[in-house]
Amino acid sequence: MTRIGMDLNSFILEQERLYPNATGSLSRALVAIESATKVIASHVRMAGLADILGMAGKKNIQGEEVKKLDELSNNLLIQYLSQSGEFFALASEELDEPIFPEEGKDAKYVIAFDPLDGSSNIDVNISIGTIFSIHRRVNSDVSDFLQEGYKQVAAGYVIYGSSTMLVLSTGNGVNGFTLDPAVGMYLLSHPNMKIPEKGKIYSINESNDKKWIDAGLKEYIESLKDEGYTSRYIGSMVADVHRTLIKGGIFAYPADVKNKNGKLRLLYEASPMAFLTVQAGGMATTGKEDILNIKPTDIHQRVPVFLGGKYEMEKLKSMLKNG
Ligand code: P6P
Repeated sequence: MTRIGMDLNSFILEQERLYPNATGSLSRALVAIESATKVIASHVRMAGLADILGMAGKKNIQGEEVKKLDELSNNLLIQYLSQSGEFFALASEELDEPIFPEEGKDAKYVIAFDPLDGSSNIDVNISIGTIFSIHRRVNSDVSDFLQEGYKQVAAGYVIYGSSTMLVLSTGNGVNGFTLDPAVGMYLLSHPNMKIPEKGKIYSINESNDKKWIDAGLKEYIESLKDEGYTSRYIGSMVADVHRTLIKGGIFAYPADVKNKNGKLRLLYEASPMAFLTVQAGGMATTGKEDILNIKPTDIHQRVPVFLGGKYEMEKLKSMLKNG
């Protein structure tokens, strides 16, 4: 029976018992993510002291400076996920191409992840996070990553904030687990998370408003202000989405004249966050189509993102003039 304080491993095993044909593979896959993120959390906490801040001097596929914690997080996830033997392939924001671990030759799943999203905030001690998306292995090649988001087997994120929280869905709702550093266990703290139908926060980088290309978007934001909404924007997707799931409202990274498809990545940012939002009773769209219905064409493709509670999302759909 699910209860507050239950540890993540017990929760995963309890969920597994709901599926008589379960082999335990997904459970072991989730435990590997749990272990990797606990180690990442300890490094994130030490970052200020361990002099691992600052640039690692390399650029990733996005052409962005890579900070040392990015590399460390990426390497830790590759190590734990490969060693688990539960993943046929791994795709990461930090890797140009997916990798196919030796140990995963018979594995049932593939996983895409952003090892440390929001890393530009590392040096100013703002919350950052790990985002992951698990799909079934189908064709045993890169196309296994190019499945629609609604087919995800599991999706989640870990937010390294004032506390470390793992938020997870395997398709039966959303549950949040807070890391108790004293015992090194994630404990159920937010059972059955539901996004409020209506919030009072909008979260968007308004400095881009002159570049937005969605007709009606500026009017939409102004109408929220007229309704008394406040603005909160951290510039770290995991933190902004986490707050939106808990407090309600809307988070958006729209397309603009510079980024015709927005900035956020479909596979390991938009799709898992859309899965969680929908599982929590909200909605997620590009402004033109539901994010979970998009058939990806490239593992690093970008999409515009609008996600949030029913009220804000229905209002958005009624005000955006691009259908
Ligand atoms: P901007 C962080 O770099 C990130 O990828 C997301 O975590 C965040 O939502 C977005 O970019 C912030 O972008 O252009 O507003 O700084």
